[in-house]
Order: sequence, then C-alpha cells, then structure tokens
Amino acid sequence: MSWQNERIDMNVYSQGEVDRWVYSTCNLCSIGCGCEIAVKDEKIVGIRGNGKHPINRGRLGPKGENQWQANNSPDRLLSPLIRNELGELVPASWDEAMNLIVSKMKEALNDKGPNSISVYSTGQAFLEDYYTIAKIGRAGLGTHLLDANTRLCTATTEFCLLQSFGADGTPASYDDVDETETLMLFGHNVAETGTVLHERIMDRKARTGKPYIIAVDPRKTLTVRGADLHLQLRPGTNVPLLNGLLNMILQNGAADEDFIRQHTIGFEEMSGALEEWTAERTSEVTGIPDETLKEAARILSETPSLVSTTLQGAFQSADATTACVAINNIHLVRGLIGKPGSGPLHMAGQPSSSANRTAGGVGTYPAHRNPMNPQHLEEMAKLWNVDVSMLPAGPEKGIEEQLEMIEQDQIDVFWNIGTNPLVSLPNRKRAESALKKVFFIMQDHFLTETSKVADVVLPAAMWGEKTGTMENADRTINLLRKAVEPPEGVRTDLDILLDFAKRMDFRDKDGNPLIRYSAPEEAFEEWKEVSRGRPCDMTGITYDKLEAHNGLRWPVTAERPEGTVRLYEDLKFHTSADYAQSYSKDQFTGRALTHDEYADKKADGRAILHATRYNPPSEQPGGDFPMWLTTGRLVWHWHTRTKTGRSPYLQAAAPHGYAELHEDDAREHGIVEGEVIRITSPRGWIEVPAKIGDAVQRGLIFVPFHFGSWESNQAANDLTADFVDPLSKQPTFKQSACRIEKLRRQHLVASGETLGYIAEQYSMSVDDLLKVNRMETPYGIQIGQQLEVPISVMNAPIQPYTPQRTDFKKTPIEEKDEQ
Ligand SMILES: Nc1nc2c(c(=O)[nH]1)N[C@H]1C(S)=C(S)[C@@H](COP(=O)(O)OP(=O)(O)OC[C@H]3O[C@@H](n4cnc5c(=O)[nH]c(N)nc54)[C@H](O)[C@@H]3O)O[C@H]1N2
Ligand SMILES: Nc1nc2c(c(=O)[nH]1)N[C@H]1C(S)=C(S)[C@@H](COP(=O)(O)OP(=O)(O)OC[C@H]3O[C@@H](n4cnc5c(=O)[nH]c(N)nc54)[C@H](O)[C@@H]3O)O[C@H]1N2
Ligand code: SF4
Ligand SMILES: [Mo]
Repeated sequence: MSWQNERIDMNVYSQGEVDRWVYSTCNLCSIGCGCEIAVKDEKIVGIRGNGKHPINRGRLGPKGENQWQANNSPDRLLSPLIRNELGELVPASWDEAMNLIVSKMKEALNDKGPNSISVYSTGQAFLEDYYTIAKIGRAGLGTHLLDANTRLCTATTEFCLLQSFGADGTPASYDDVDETETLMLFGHNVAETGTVLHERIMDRKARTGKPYIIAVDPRKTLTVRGADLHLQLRPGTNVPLLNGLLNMILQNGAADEDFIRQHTIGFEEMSGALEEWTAERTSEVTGIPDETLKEAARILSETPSLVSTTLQGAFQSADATTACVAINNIHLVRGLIGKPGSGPLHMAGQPSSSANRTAGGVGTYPAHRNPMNPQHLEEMAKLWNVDVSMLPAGPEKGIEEQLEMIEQDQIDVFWNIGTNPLVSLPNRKRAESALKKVFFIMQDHFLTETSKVADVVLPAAMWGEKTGTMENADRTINLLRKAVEPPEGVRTDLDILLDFAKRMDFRDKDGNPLIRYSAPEEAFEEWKEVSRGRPCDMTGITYDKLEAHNGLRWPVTAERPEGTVRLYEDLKFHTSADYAQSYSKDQFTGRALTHDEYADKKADGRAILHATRYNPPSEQPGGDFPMWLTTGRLVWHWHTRTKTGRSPYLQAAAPHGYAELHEDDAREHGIVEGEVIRITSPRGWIEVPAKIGDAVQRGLIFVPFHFGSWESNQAANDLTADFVDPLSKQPTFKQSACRIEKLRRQHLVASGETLGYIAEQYSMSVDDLLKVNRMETPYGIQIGQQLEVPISVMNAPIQPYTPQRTDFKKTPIEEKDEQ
C-alpha cells in the first residue's frame, strides 16, 4: 500500500483566508500529483496537495509547491507580438497575428504542399490540445510533420513498447512499485526528478525494508545513495550491461520456460546474441566489478517480482530503444509482467508527454493506430468524416530530421507550441541557424531564448487558467480545472488552435466545419470515441468521474469502469498485425518492417523477444576531447527554467550552472571548488564553476541543462552531440566528448608578498592557491615567481536537497501488518 497517511504540503501567500480551492494536478512532471489551487481576489495565491489523491496523498515536491509563482510573474506575455521590418518583436492584435499566420500557412500549402508545415508541440499542455493538433495537422493541413519535445523526452518509451508488446502504454504502474520485491531504477534519478514518487518508495522501504533497490547510473546520485546496489556503469554501456545480466540470468537457470513458450516469440535469436556477454566481458566493457554484476544477476534471477523503471539515462543514451527492449526481455524471460508487483515501467518526464503520444499530436496516430495499416486510416477517416486520402501515411519525422529538412529548404513554416528548443535541442547553434530560416510561430507564456528566431509570438494561458486533462507516467488521466481567468489578452492553447482552424476554414467531407467542439470537455468527449476499442480506450471516463476518482488509468471502459492498474494481466499482447500500433522496426537498423514481414513473425498476441546488439556511442572520448560529458537535471529546476527561474525560492536554491567533476580529475588539473572552467566539445564551449566530489566517476563531467541564456555561456546544449537513436530518433544527450580547460591569469610575486597576502587579494584560501599551483609542502615562494590564479571563483553553492521529507515510522514493520 502506498503511504500510510495523508500529509498536506502547502505553500500559500495570502493575507487572511483564501476565497476558494480549485481541483487540479501538478503541471511540472510526469508523476502526476494531485493538488488544489488557492485563489484570492481572482488571483492564484498558492497550492496544496490533494490528500485524497492516490498518487501523492497530499505531498508535493519543491517544484510542485512553487510552480504557481510564475503565473503572477510581471513579465508574462500579454499580447501577440509580430517581428517588424526593423527586426523587433512589437505588440499586435490577435487578428493581425492570426491573419499573418494563416496567410503564411496558405502560402506554404500553395508553394510546397502540406509537408512544408511543421507543428512542434510539447509534453506540458493538455490531451485536448494534442488531439486538436492531431486533427488539424492531419485532417486540416494534411501534414505528417507533427512532432514534439516528447521526441527528446519519451519517444523511446513508445518505441520499445511497440517493439516488444505491439503498442504504447507502460505495462506496470505505481501500485506495482508499492508491491514489488525488487525495483530497478535504470538511468532514473528519481530522487531529484520524481521527488514524490521517490518519497513514496522510501516511505515503504523505511517501514518494511522493501523493495530491494538497484540503481543503474554512472553517477552517485541522490537516488543511488538510497539504493541497495549501485551499478556504476561507464557512460553508454547500458546494452552490454543488460545483455550480460540476461545472459547470467539464463545461466542461473532462472528463465521461466513455460512463460517463454506460451507467451513470447524470438527466444532463440535473442539468446544467441547474448553468448558473447560473459560476466568478464561485461565487466570489462561496463567497468562494473565482476562480483557486483553477479550479485545483480543473482537478485534478478531470484526475485519473485520486479519493477524496472527507465528514464533519460536509458532514453538519451546510445542504443536507447535497444536497452529498453533488453529490459523488456528480462521481464519476459522471467515471466515478470502482468502480475502484481511486476512489469517494466518505462517512465515519462513531462506532465503530459504520454498524452501527446496517446492522442497522436506527435509522430504517432491517434489512439495507438498504425499509419501503415490502411484499415486504421479508414477508421480515422470515418471518425473525422474526411476522405482517407487526406490522411497522409508518411513515416514520422523526428525533430532532428525536420531540422535537416529545414536545412534543405523543405519546410517553410514551423509552429512551436510550449517548448523552448533553442535551449533544449542538442547542438543548439545548429538548431538556431536552421530555425532562423523558417517562418517561426512561437506559443508560450514568456519570451524565451527561442524568441530570438520567432516571427510571431502568441501569448498562451498557463496552468490554473484553463481546463483539461493530462496523462502521467503510469497511464493515469488526471483532470485540471480552471482556477482563474487568463490575464486579458491571453488565450488558451485550445482556443488558439480552434481559432486557427476556423480562419483556415477546414471542412469535413460534407462541407461542415472540421472541428465542431468549442470547449475542452467537448473535445474530450469526441476523443473518447476515437479511443474506443483501442488499447487506450477512455470511453468510461468523464471529467466528473476523473475528479471523483482522483484520476483513472486507461483503459477505462464499461467493463473496466475503475480503470486498469496494470496492462497484460491476461498475457495477451497487442501484437496481431491487424491490431498492432506498428509493424515494428528492425531492431538493429531501425528500418520499418512491412505488414507481411510483421505478420510473418506470427506473434499473434505473444510478446516479441529481440536480439539486442551493442553499438557503441557514435562519439567517444579521445584526442582533443578526452572526457565524457553527460547532462541532466537537478531537483530545483524545471528544464529551461521559464517557470522555476521565476520562483524566488527555487532560483535562490540554484542560481547558476556548474560542472561536476571527480576529485581525482580536479586534483590532476589543479582545479579548485568554484573555479570557473571552460568545457569544450567539438561543437562549442561553456564556462561554469567547478563542483568537485565523488558523484561523477573519473573521466566524466556532468552539466545540468537548465541554464541556457544566450548571455551566460552555461548552456549544456552548446556542447551536446546531435546523434539520434535509429528506432526512436531520440537524441543522445547523455554522451558526448569534451575537454576541460583552466582559465587562469598570472600573478608575479612581488617583494614582501606572502601566500596568505596573495590568496586574500584573489578571495581565495591559501589551501586553494596551493592546489591551483600544485604546490606541496614544504613550499616557498620567491620574488619574480609566476603564480597561477583562477580568473574567477563563484562559490555560491547549489542548495543541498533532503530527499526524505517523510513522516514514516522509523521502525520497520511487517508489510502484511500494514495492509
Ligand atoms: N527536478 C526536475 N525534475 C524533472 C525534470 C526537470 O527538469 N527537473 N524534468 C522532467 C522530465 S521532462 C524528464 S524527461 C525527467 C528526467 O528524469 P531523469 O531521467 O531521472 O533525469 P536526468 O538527470 O536527465 O537523467 C537521469 C540519469 O541518467 C544518468 N545517465 C547518464 N548516462 C547514463 C548511461 O549511460 N546509463 C545510465 N544507466 N544512466 C546514465 C545520469 O547520470 C542521470 O543521473 O525528469 C522529469 N522531472
Ligand atoms: N542537454 C540536455 N538537453 C535536454 C535534456 C537533457 O537531459 N539534457 N532533456 C530533454 C527533455 S527530456 C526534455 S522534456 C526537453 C524539455 O525542453 P523544453 O520543452 O524546451 O523545456 P521547457 O523549459 O519545459 O520549455 C517549455 C516551454 O513551454 C512553455 N509552456 C509550458 N507549458 C505551456 C503550455 O501549456 N502552453 C504553452 N503554449 N506553453 C507552455 C514554457 O513557458 C517554456 O518556455 O529538454 C530536452 N533537452
Ligand atoms: S513530483 Fe512531479 S508532479 Fe509531484 S509535485 Fe513534484 S513536480 Fe509535481
Ligand atoms: Mo523530458
């Protein structure tokens, strides 16, 4: 059972009582915590956790508690902006802005056709928005260039699920995390990136000693510090590790042969590819000691239940989809799926990235339909009452492929909704040059780094100012109700999309408006019909029911009115060729298979085991760039900080970027804590203070990607490589090569100067001055001697975070007692 009790976390700034509390959901990550928004004098003045919500029972993390402050930020966009002849963004009316967009769209349609228009959306808006983007994009504009920042985020979740089980939809849920004996956190720093889920895990662990936690990460993260076993692999070696573990599981005789025979195909091919991965070879490649590997394999062989989560350490690494498929293989070989406490839980990141995949606002088709299956396209054409020839069945194009298309002048109009690509895309300078070439529409709450390339800016309403639903990481659909009106001049994403559809005069086959709904709930009601009979069937959901139940996990139908805790309990997978969401891809090359190739596999409801071959990261340390660079998150900030940077508390907790390096690497270079160093990769450089410790392994540098302003030169994505996984097309943010350089000036020792005196002049300690100059005791300095001094030291520490703000009983008690 999750949480023994409620604890209502609250953060309210109000003189006296608030006027009302409005039902909502946290909009800052995919955990999906329930909350209520405090309103006073028609303004949002705070937030509190929803004690009845099964996901969080009232708890909120630091970002959740502080997200509302951005709503009241004085620099909100309050009117559309258009770039004038002088190149400045100046205020314009909605009519001017929308008419300009419509004329540019029509021009592109005339000149180059529908596939010269791209809609690049987000994982932070609502299902109703995504569904509308899907409908307008495909049945209105007729483009198949629909993508989103979900490509950077959870595309791999989708593709590994398509490969193994035939459709998207993560099998296990948080309830399984509560029940499992063993939890493997794979490239998932949940203590910092899913704080409330981590509290939930650690709360149970403190009470019962369970689950046993294996953390797989090249860094000693906060998550690792709460784990039982740390597999500290070398960057980019996920597939060798998993292949080695699975090989040992087989050698331990732990395969569930009946399960494999009855419910899977592909075992021979899969196991054939594992043979080379002996414990010795695996240890050699991953850098994990032999005994540690064997211990992990023993636990994975013996555990009666297992939940494996994956996140960006898996998805943004070389061979992302293959690693996640290898995790599916482990679950299938051990028969640990579809039963309480077991299953892969491939995570999401953004609060509604899963909803975009489900609703088809990205490369996917609505409700897990297969665009290569003519029958599925017919269904969509019928549901939307359009001619099937309207629905282009082109293969999905990821954002990195779209940038290439822009470079080749194939795309003219780019509509960017709810994302900040010039901070979040890899190798951002390349992205910048590409995006400068298109007519760029930006829809956001604020001006961001991306505004630089925007031709039109549309001010969008924020969380708390609109109604809609989101899908979290475990298939829960949550409701968010409007608490206050958006500021004057600001419109919701849905209203903007509906207005666009009207101005474009999109029509169905009978000449009626293509979009006939005008409110979120009506959009949801239409979407429900689209989902009918598909894996994500939501026909049993209404807004009121979502509020009454505090979220429901799909499928929710007449037969399953309370939703579905875990998928595949009947061990019938979505792999029949008529029903599958995809004919899948070749696991090694990424080539899309045809209907016949897929049908010939005869999976027909059985899960598919794939051979998982190792393909080392495209860029490796060497030559001028001898170190690994990895990038990621810290607990205090959300992505590019457009929201968290506007919270005084969160901004104070982590005011600037930094680079984490190992103490031995620091010693070798004579670098001291807080010293500003330069990090250079084949694509660019940044200058950030050094944070020294043992969190990263030797030879690895970690840089958070939150600090992307053009002025500060701290943006991780000035450095990152833009290679993508061949299956999911997700960029490899976690592995690039780099070097570190000291930034020094010289100090000429003058007569009478002592080390203490010199150190003080540069606000350094004597000890640091010695380290910088690699001087050992006994030391002496002489007049005329050259000393090195860092050009700057920024010792403003990032505030530490205590991951366990738990209120559990400290004495472990038997799990059965508390149920
Ligand atoms: N505080 C905070 N929370 C967030 C977000 C945020 O911006 N801030 N964003 C949300 C979103 S959209 C997402 S996608 C999630 C991401 O959540 P996470 O995936 O947990 O976060 P990251 O820091 O990107 O990466 C996770 C870990 O991958 C490890 N890693 C690097 N290379 C490898 C490798 O080769 N193998 C393995 N196994 N691990 C490796 C890194 O050391 C890092 O600790 O967080 C969500 N929650
Ligand atoms: N180096 C490196 N780069 C990364 C990653 C990494 O780990 N390392 N992680 C990647 C991942 S997983 C992700 S998810 C991306 C995130 O990358 P982005 O999505 O670019 O980052 P955000 O800061 O969340 O930007 C969202 C923008 O949309 C606006 N916004 C928020 N909600 C709404 C809404 O409802 N409507 C509208 N119209 N606007 C809204 C916000 O104000 C903000 O400007 O970054 C990716 N980039
Ligand atoms: S864990 Fe995620 S959903 Fe929950 S409060 Fe924190 S940011 Fe919000
Ligand atoms: Mo993400």
